[in-house]
Amino acid sequence: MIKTKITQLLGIQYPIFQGGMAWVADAKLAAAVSNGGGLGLIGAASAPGEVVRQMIREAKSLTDKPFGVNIMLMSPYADQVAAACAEEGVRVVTTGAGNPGKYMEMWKAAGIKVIPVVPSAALAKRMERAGADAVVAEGCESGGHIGELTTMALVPQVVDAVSIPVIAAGGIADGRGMAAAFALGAQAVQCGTIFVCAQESPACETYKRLVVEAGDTGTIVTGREGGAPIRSLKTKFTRKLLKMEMDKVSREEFEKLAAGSLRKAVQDGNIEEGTFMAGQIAGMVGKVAPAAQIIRELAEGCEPLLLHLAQERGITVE
Ligand code: TUI
Repeated sequence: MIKTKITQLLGIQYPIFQGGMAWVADAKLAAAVSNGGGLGLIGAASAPGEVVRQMIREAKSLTDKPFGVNIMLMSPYADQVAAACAEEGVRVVTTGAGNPGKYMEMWKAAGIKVIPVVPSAALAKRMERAGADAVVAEGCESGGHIGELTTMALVPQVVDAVSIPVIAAGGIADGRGMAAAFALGAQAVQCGTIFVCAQESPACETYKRLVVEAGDTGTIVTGREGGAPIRSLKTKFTRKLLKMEMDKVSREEFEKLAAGSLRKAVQDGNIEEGTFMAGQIAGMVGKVAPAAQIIRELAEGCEPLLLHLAQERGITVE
């Protein structure tokens, strides 16, 4: 049993969050993770407020454990979703792809624990001043929209910059990564890619198979030119996107191909036109398993390392 400031703050059994992945993190996956003792998150992505409200109600019907909503701040519906979270009594909100400062007062008044995802120490500090309860420091090993710093460099610098608890994300999919995050000063971890391959994840079989089959160098980053870098699995399609960027093809033409490509991956398994977002740790995700088992295996791999790292690694400390 690993107890941290985060398990205490949120009333969860394991210090493990499931990332709020667009199109993947639905009510069923979030509830399965929460029922497994972690923190499940509904990914609001670009869905309208009413759709997210229904997802929140569905998750409530599937679990009595705490769960949260991740709000993607680049969404045109971010205002609606932010209000729906306050109205529906969601216990935890995480945010991505922007600065949630303008919603903070409303959420705090509703008793919501607010945990922004940050790619830098500077934004972490700003979020702490604005009243955040914790921050997720997400390194660029992650899938989806990423910042510049690696988890290894980002997490300790964020830990030093703020006094609120830090959750480490990016490149974590087993007990070793989780123990490393604690060594860097984190109080919990957030995992995305491994939960794409949860049995309860709505990602289609093709998506799960591509993640399971991916190797350590199986991802690439597209969209750097447009200022919204996205990490996804290397496919003919994502290589084409990258080439278009290199060739300085117009923003409109790039967007025409990229728009809607995540839905095509998650729902249709469309390899020709889909963006299969995944992190660099995809190479280590080797099977589809129930969410509760994923959580248990993470914790069971981490515990002996936290207790006896030197001994487990044959290291002598004198
Ligand atoms: O948000 C994510 N990951 C995502 S969002 C997403 S959907 C999307 N699709 C197309 C374009 C953009 C997004 C897929 N994956 N992770 C959290 C995260 N937040 N990563 C990086 C950031 C971030 C970046 C800049 C957070 C704040 C920020 O600061 C902006 C500011 O205003 O200071």
